[in-house]
Amino acid sequence: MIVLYQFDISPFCDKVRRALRYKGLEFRIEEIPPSQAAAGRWKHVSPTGKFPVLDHDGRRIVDSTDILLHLEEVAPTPPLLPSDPVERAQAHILEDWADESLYFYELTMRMTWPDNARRWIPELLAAEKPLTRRLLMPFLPRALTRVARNQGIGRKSPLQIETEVSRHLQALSDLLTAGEWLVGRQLSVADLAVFAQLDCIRGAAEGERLVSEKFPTVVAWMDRVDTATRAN
Ligand SMILES: N[C@@H](CCC(=O)N[C@@H](CS)C(=O)NCC(=O)O)C(=O)O
Repeated sequence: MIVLYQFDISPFCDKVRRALRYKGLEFRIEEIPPSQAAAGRWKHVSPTGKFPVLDHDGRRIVDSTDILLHLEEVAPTPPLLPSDPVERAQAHILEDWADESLYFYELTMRMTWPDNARRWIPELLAAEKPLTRRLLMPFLPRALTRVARNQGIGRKSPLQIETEVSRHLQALSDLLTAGEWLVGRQLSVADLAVFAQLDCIRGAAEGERLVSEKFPTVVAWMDRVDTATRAN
């Protein structure tokens, strides 16, 4: 039995859900209210306080990258890791870039830019009890702005952030001139990780405009990844 402990709107949780579906694995979702995670009430499941966490027949795996490696081990077909070592290295580096760099663009654009935050903060708090949700609503934008500022991207101007995201999209668009997937001839962890972050960047109005108006190759690739990995 596979249980995914998650925050629904987290890109890392989306990455894992898509890997599970791609491999045709049945799973159950346990939605965690973010306030409970922040208060340490789920430390027995996630010692770091971060989600996703996967429970597979009693074995706990924390971190989306480790979860995908675990799934590859227990369900190798269809593969998410290229067999060629050079391609596998490229997939690993792209996955890490998505998780550790692109994530902070999506966090800043979606959760701290006021018009987008007005739409997404309520979604982030959807699993909370009504009273907790009402209490947290005014504080969360400030808390998330602090996270983005501490990381660095949150200190840049919106124009600078959009310029950098545009540069990243151009790089992906150029990569995709070589084939249908980011690495090699099959969908891999790189596609899932980059897709999950870009999908959230598109959750910001400015991100959606940028991707859909200027990067048709990226849109077509995202449609391919979505088709291969979405819920039926
Ligand atoms: N490297 C981790 C990152 C997971 C992560 O940062 N998850 C966020 C949600 S998007 C989280 O749990 N944040 C709560 C916290 O930092 O306390 C992974 O790949 O799973």
